[in-house]
Amino acid sequence: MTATAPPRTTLDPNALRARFPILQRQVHGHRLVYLDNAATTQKPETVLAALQHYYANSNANVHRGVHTLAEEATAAYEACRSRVARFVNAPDERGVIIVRNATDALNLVARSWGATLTAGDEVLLSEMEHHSNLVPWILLARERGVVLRHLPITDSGELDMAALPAMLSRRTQIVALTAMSNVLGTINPIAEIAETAHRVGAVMVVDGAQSVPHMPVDFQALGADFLAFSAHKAYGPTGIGFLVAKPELLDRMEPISGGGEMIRAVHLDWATWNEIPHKFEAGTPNIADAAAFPAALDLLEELGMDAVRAHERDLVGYALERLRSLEWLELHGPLDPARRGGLVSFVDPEIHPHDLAQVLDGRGIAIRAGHHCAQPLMRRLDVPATARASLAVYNDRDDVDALVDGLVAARKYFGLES
Ligand code: 7TS
Repeated sequence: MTATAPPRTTLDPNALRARFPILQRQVHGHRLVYLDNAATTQKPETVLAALQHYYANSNANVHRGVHTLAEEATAAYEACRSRVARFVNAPDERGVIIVRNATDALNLVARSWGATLTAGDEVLLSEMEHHSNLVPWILLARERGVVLRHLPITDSGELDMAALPAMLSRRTQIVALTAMSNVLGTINPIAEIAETAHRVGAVMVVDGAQSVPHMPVDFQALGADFLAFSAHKAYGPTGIGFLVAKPELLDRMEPISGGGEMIRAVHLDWATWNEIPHKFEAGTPNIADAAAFPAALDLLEELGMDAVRAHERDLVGYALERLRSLEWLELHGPLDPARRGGLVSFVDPEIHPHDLAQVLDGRGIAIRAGHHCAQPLMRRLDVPATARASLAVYNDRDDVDALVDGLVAARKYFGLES
């Protein structure tokens, strides 16, 4: 008999919960039901231990010293870069720039690659973008007279692909889109769009803030030129994120921040730049969080991104089914779990999302209410705000049931029939 690899165990949210210290706490006397993972995920014990270990053992500045601690700190920092490159299948680890978060990564592209654009050039975005993928381009438009265009969305909350060809032309220099909406959950056909974008000579910028932590993301298979994401939404620490890029594009770009580490030679009135990636990493970087993030990637790789996606797809399917049974609730985004990530936005027409979130908090349930940094999308949906429950690997059907019970209880609390 030939040996075959054992089937990957399906993910066990209960066992996972035990590995996250914060999930052991109570909120208002209730078990914490954490459903705000699109804002930030919780951190496993191993990430906390890695942070402690770094400061307790190897703390030093990177790239500068020849002593043992400096070498260890540099090795830990650079190991994070290699791990990220491997995790998203980057073509070259020199194409991984360590930044503060997805926002910082998108601003870097807009300011540096954006500086190659001239008045009348076009940037194509969409109506479902997070402010992080809108405002950097608004700044660019103001500075350089660049024209912003926006791919509309359909009533089911998906990109209107039929409108795409007419929105692209030889003037389009950049197409920048989210791979997964943080409000609608929609998974966008990035590979298909990247191919079309490349045909007109544009570069493809992918906002992977919501996709990288929740589904397999392959930079090269996507056809991305730039990919932005944050560690804190992927079980890692806050304050560190990544811009993954094709090295040949980074080589052509000017730095946007000057200081130590990013230079080769400095004179009083001129300077030359270091090689990539260092050209874009001025000053002492976030070494400790870089040292800790690989522990989060260890967890995701142990589970397998296919299993992570399968778990969240199954759970969002269950959530959609249960939420649809509450006939007063308005749901936003595609109803097919295969076309969306693990988050659901909803509105109770008679209870403001903030009031809903407050009642749920009283039951230990954390959801988010507001415009989710997507004000243009709120206008398109014609709502001032939504309530949003977003899932992660440690959530299970009990969490969804608690949410549904809480939504029913909120109706009673506000004296409404349910
Ligand atoms: N892009 C998308 C699609 C996002 O959802 C977010 C954060 C960002 C970019 C920015 O990430 P950051 O780490 O730089 O802040 N989204 C949310 C959210 O939905 N609720 O809180 C933050």
